[in-house]
Amino acid sequence: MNYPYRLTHRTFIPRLFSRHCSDTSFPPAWRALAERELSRSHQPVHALCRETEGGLHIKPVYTARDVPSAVAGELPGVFPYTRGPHATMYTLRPWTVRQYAGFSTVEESNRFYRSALAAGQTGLSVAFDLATHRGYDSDHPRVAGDVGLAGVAIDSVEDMKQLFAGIPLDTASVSMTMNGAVLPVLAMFIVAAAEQGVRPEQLNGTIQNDILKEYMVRNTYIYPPRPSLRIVSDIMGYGAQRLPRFNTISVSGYHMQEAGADATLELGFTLADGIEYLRCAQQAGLEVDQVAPRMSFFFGIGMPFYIEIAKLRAARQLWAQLVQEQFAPRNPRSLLLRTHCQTSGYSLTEQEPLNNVVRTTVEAMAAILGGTQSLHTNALDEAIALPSEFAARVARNTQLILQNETGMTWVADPLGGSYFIESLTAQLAQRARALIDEVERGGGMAEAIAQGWPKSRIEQVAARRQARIDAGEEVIVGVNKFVAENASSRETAATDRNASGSGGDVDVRAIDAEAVRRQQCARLEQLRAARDATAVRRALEQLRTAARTSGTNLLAASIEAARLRCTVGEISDALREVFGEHVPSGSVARGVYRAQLERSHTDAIPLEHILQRVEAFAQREGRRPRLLVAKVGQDGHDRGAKAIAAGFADLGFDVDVGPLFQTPEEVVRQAIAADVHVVGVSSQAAGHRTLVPELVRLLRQSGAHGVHVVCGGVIPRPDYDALYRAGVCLIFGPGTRIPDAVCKVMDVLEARPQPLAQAS
Ligand code: MLC
Ligand code: 5AD
Repeated sequence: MNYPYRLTHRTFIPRLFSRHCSDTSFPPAWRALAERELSRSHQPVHALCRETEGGLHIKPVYTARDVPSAVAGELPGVFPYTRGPHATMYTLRPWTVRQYAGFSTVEESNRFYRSALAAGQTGLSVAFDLATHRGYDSDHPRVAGDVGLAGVAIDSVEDMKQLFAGIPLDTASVSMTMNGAVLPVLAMFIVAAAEQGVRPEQLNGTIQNDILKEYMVRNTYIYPPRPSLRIVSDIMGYGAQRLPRFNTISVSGYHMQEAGADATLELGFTLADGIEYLRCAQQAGLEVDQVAPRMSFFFGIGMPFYIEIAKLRAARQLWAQLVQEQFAPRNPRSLLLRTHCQTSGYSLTEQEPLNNVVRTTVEAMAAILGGTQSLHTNALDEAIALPSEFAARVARNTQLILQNETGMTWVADPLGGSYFIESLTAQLAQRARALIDEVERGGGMAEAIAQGWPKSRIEQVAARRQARIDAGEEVIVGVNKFVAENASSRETAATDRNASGSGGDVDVRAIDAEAVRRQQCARLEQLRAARDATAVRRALEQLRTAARTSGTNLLAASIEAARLRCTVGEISDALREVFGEHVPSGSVARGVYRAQLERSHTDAIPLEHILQRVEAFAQREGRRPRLLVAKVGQDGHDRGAKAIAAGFADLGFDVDVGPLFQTPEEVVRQAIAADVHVVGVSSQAAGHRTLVPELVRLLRQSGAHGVHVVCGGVIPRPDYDALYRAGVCLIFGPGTRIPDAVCKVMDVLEARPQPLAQAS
């Protein structure tokens, strides 16, 4: 029984047999041995080849013949930089331990940053709340449910000064993840530093400032693409003059991966974005050597270990080649791809949260072996809430252990020359290059995003993957296989309140959102009373004029406004008046989810039964069950919402997808207009606590008693009871299989099938 080479489905048989493995792919001596080992299972050798979901071909063994000849002479720090941007890499200076964090008030976040630095962190990375991201002051009614929750609340320079109190900005390296409201936030950072006595020339850090991927996947945009790209190039222009040590853009693939992109899509679209920004800078009259050396990148690192290592190596190689070909810079620094990495939030589970430490460690190792410059490791409670003190400490220590105890810093590019890694690097580079060429042939990334195809390609991959996970084809330990015996069902109903998932085992960081909002509102009142109102009016008028014309740098104008104590909301509103707001078009990847389920031939999902059940409802009621998938507040994470919409639509529901950033009133209006049976609220950013009870109240007040409200997403267990008491009938945690969710919703509909029209 315990024969070590026993063939089991789990360990040996690849999911997909690659058609690209031929008999000549292997050295004859190895082949002969392999055939002998395979004889017990009557399988050919090429059955050991696999094709990943992303279309990469992986063989069971690699030799020198698989390595491109150019690789032999490559060195770290030398073109095309596959092996690293520096010759010495971590032997001289290890990567920056840069944990992304921010929550509640500036005082709380400041305290957290200082203790993190004291405990071994080497760089800061600020997470702002969603109100700030979208350019609203904390007292704006639209953001009542978002202040201080997913990040720290910032309204003015006074807040920014407090955020960095006691942190010297001439030496600390500060990254700020800001894209929509990038002008006021960067301006306030520069003014706060100046008031600390630090000149712009001394600042070292990074601003994300990557708006293109916002339209594609992250969704915290404010203005339409054209003026937003002007903002990007104005910031790069200001940086070229005044911020020689500051990275003025962090071109991000991370969010594409989180939204579902495979490695090729993430790599290709990110580098294509980078090319678009360089072109944009050129059109604004900047030289490539003025901007490219301070352009930085950001990738997500998920569980496919080897692929993620190869992705970073391929990224550096491709970037150097693309910039050389298209922009012919004189400064070799323009060719260097320097990157931050973050381990994957999507790969982590609410079930058995300690497993997440293992996942994050493996991902961190891939980032390090790939040669990242800076790294964030996720906290074990990622799928439950913002990191608690304890979870944040474990996450930080994960990096410190890898950096100090393992010897991983001893050698530059330790995997250079590995037959497999070099071959995989080449394969990824080739596939990403083909994608970039496709983008470029169509006129570049801005045009592709306007047409919507990169987003929809990512959504299709995400829907397919969701189906594979639901069918158990892709294993997630503790979720769809090897489930802990005492784990309850992922989804709980109002009638099943005692069900406690294993997510309930960890302490959750609780934020008193009302208190944060009160404090911010009081501070805003004080600020407005104390400042020179005439100067403020004049600065905002100058900003509007700068936006209407092209001669004045928008960051310079914003710095003046920030210095005079204009707020984030006021600066953003002045620009909104001139630029308008971006209105996205909704889309759902229909057909993909069901097609993948059907391909899986799984017994785990009674597909026909579910379809019949939904059909029977439609026959009885005269129409299909109708679901409105809603996002309330300023939370723009919509992978979950999109997956639910795609899955429910493919399993027979009529699905409406509401716009992002809705108020509860707006959702209620849409629910009534569309006469839906169910409103499903997807929440990833804690806004559910206030916004969902308000939504249920308004529904009832409008007489829509028959409309059921269900919730899903990152919802901490301690919040469940309050939501049920407010009238929510089902809550789905991360890891819920969509067919199970459909069945639960059908249970509710069949038990109380009063559509809205009859109820009111
Ligand atoms: C480093 N240096 C070396 C060296 N190693 N010099 C010689 N030999 C070596 N071996 C030098 C570098 O050239 C540089 O100097 C200095 O040391 C610092 O090193 P670095 O490698 O540039 O590191 P760092 O300063 O940390 O910058 C890394 C970065 C940067 C370039 C990737 O952009 C960055 O920190 N990005 C972080 C982005 C981030 O945190 N994003 C969070 C997103 S979260 P010099 O003089 O050359 O500069 C998110 C989630 C969400 O987005 O959705 O909300
Ligand atoms: N503090 C710490 N980590 C955060 N993340 C998001 N917001 C915060 C925050 N305020 C992390 C999570 C999330 C990713 C986008 O960044 O890992 O998935």
